[in-house]
Amino acid sequence: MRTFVTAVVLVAFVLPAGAFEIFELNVPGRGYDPSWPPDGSSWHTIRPPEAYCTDGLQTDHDDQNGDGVIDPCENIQIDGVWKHVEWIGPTITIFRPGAREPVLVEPIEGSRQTQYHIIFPPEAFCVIIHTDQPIVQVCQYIQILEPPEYAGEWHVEEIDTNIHTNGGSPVEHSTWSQIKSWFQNLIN
Ligand SMILES: [Ca+2]
Repeated sequence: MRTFVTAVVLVAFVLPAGAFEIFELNVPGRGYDPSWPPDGSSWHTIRPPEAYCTDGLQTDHDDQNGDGVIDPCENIQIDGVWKHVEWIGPTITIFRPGAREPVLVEPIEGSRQTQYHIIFPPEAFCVIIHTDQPIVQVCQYIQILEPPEYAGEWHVEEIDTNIHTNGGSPVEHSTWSQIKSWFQNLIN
């Protein structure tokens, strides 16, 4: 028990709470694919708003269960900074016909449903939209039913891969490996 408490305290010390971030995998034509991309791949920042449209390179990743898929609680290093993956899912870019600015939405839960929340533009972050059908493919036309300011026909432009992270951590990979081994020793 003492070892466990020590480990938890240590993790709390070396992993300070970071800011919530959203990154979209910047690989044109890939679509939604939750498998780990190779290191060197580019991630596009969606949040925080002040960093929107800046790109970072994946410099390392930690596929803890070894299945080749990005899972919550795994870790990604972007531009040399380790970040904890909180969520992974599709980023859906939709356009109102004739509009110049896109709106980016994410499913609230599951893969086939009719409620999504907006992640861009920042002033509409977390606004929930209701659609007449699940969004399943690029070039699909959907109707947004609510809220009224978004009601009407929209075109699905892109469906990409995004992750939510808890922000940067200064922890080095060697330290991270030690923490993992300590927890594995506790479990074994
Ligand atoms: Ca994995």
